[in-house]
Amino acid sequence: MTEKQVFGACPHDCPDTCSMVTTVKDGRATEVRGNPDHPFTKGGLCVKVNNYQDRVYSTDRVLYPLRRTGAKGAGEFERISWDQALDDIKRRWTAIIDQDGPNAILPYSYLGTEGILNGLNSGDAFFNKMGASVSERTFCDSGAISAFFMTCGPTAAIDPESFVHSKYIILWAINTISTNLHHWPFIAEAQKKGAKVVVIDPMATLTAKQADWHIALRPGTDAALALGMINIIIDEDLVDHDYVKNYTVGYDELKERAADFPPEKVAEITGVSADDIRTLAREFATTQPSVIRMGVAIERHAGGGNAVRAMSCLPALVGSWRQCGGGIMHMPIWAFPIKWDDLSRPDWIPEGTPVINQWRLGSALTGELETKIQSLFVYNSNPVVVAPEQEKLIKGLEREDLFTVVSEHFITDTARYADIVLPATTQLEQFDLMFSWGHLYLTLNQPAIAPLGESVPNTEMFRRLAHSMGFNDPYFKRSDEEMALDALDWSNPVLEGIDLSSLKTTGYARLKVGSPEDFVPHREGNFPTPSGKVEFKSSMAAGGNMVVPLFRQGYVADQPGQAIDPLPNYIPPNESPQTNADLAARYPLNMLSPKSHAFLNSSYGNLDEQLHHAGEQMVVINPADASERGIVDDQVVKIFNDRGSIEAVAKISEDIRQGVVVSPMGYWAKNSRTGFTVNAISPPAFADYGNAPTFSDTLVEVSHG
Ligand SMILES: Nc1nc2c(c(=O)[nH]1)N[C@H]1C(S)=C(S)[C@@H](COP(=O)(O)OP(=O)(O)OC[C@H]3O[C@@H](n4cnc5c(=O)[nH]c(N)nc54)[C@H](O)[C@@H]3O)O[C@H]1N2
Ligand SMILES: Nc1nc2c(c(=O)[nH]1)N[C@H]1C(S)=C(S)[C@@H](COP(=O)(O)OP(=O)(O)OC[C@H]3O[C@@H](n4cnc5c(=O)[nH]c(N)nc54)[C@H](O)[C@@H]3O)O[C@H]1N2
Ligand SMILES: [Mo]
Repeated sequence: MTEKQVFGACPHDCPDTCSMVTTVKDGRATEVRGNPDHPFTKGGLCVKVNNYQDRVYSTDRVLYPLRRTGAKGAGEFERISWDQALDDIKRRWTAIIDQDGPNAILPYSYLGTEGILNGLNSGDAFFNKMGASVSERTFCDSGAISAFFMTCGPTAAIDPESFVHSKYIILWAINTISTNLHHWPFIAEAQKKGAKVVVIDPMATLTAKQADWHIALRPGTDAALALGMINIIIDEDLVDHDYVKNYTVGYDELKERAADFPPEKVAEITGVSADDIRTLAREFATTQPSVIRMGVAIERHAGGGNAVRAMSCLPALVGSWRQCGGGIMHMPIWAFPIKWDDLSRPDWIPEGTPVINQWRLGSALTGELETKIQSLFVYNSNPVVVAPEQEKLIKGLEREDLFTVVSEHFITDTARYADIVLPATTQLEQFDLMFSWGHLYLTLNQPAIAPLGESVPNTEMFRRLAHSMGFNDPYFKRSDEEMALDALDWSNPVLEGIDLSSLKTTGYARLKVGSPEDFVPHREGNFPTPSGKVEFKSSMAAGGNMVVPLFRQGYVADQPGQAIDPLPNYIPPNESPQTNADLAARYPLNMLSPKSHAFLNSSYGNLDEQLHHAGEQMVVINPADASERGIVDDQVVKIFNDRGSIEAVAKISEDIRQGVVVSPMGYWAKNSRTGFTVNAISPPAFADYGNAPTFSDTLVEVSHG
């Protein structure tokens, strides 16, 4: 018997990017565990990935190319060869290109895997060469990134490991124990040493229950809370004037803006008492180093970007950046010298190519947009579950004349509608390099086992497609290792002493940015903004709303932008009882659809162990809201609005504030009671910045009828 251990990396779209060790016996992976030597993973994985080998060897895996035999959506397919699949695709695409032009073909991808080679940008170069419509990918954090860039610039800002030195930690719109689990030990250690941990979330989550103080504000009112804190800090002169003078711009204007947000008014807006707002502001200002960890969930409202802007002003105002463990944590991804444009080749996008946002897939497929879409190519994503307007999207996918190709591990709710399904390898069967948006380690994923069946990595799939379509550029002929060498700027000082061969021995390497004790990049300003300072008043606002190139691909520029407000403000939710009384008369409850503890977006929503852990789709409702509607615990209820309707099991609990209900995302439509899941209810509206989603900005009614 041969046995070996192989270093890998968790592939998922999660800040933790765990270093994994796979045990392989006689060519079969028998165990996947966390690498005990990794300073962030520390030997543990999570309920999603602990049994990753069960995903790999699931009898439901797609292992061969498939061609549809039944009606769209019926999930009936026959096995075909790769040559037949590539021939079908070439024939259909050539006909579409001849008749309607390449714009009629739309790629659709997100982060099923986060690998630099196989992830977000894996197919960009191929589709750009073809001249296909550009898919604008703003599922996640694009609003927050825009806001953070406008205020602090693209900076890693703070090492999550240095939270052990923080004295005051605000976890703002993040459920760390579910969505960023491996950060929790660092926070818990600080807490043990006396730091106060504050959670700002409408829901008493697993994380909020471990906090010293849980502030259950009304959803979508975070900007008002942050501006209220700024108001108090300035009013009570808790400002670090020296830091403000040397390292910020726009203090006087910020002061004037914050004057509009006195504590009593903010209490009205947020539902948090004026006394609590004062205490929060005072403690944050005076307990140094204080730090904010913001969650992606902060952006999912009409004014989410402005909330991030206001929050990002706070640390500079009180000088938190001076000390290790102080500041605001957004995404350390900006420390990784990734050559995004080399990955995507936006220089190949023909002038005038339409850009179609991911949120508009339903509209794009049902002919509501100018560009007529005749073919959809999905990889690394499951839009039927994760995109809004689920009903419309399914209608679009049912179109007989639409040619849909899906590359997948499983016949997902989206793959069911495919004409051709292509088999994709899992992380144990592919080579990749991983950045992280939650720590400062570069991780190498080496294949532990041979690909099962005829599955291929996305890189190989696009090589085959390029060859079949006659794209002869050498770009499409590179091996995975050659692609890895091209993908990063290896000469960047943060990669000093790190290369593929050293990574093969260690599995991971910390970027050369200093240790968690001395990574304090903004002790003396040095922000990568146009002024080099924290821009309370943003100079980039003059250029208008932006979608960062990572999601949009560099050269597809926005229309010359209308200048936007250079100061953070409170933009009320589109849908809330406070701001839309008419709508609230019919739909009085604000629905949040956060992440499930046991799923990774919709991934694992089909696997026994995770389904067992998650239980049936539920909705958490406050006892007062339940009794008003005659709803009892564990009853199946209907959640609905004008956009759609789903069913869920009611969980009556004080964990959620009155007026808000919580129904987690990730469940598969196929297994639901009605064929629809939470995104049948979500709105397609964009938030204020970066074309971000507004999932949490949703009014509904709940009934037992
Ligand atoms: N287990 C698990 N982990 C994951 C994922 C997963 O699906 N499952 N997905 C990964 C991905 S892609 C992402 S983007 C991250 C997301 O990580 P998080 O940002 O933590 O994601 P959510 O769970 O959606 O939301 C966190 C909390 O925000 C709260 N919230 C909602 N609206 C508001 C608001 O207006 N204000 C405030 N203050 N709080 C609000 C919700 O009640 C929820 O408890 O997680 C990653 N990690
Ligand atoms: N209501 C609501 N909707 C949301 C959110 C929310 O909080 N609430 N969150 C949003 C956010 S933050 C995000 S990031 C998105 C996530 O949206 P997606 O990135 O689409 O996430 P998944 O649903 O996990 O779908 C990924 C798919 O890729 C497949 N896959 C995995 N690895 C590979 C591979 O190597 N190759 C190929 N070809 N396929 C692979 C998986 O099997 C899976 O079906 O959802 C968004 N939608
Ligand atoms: Mo995300």
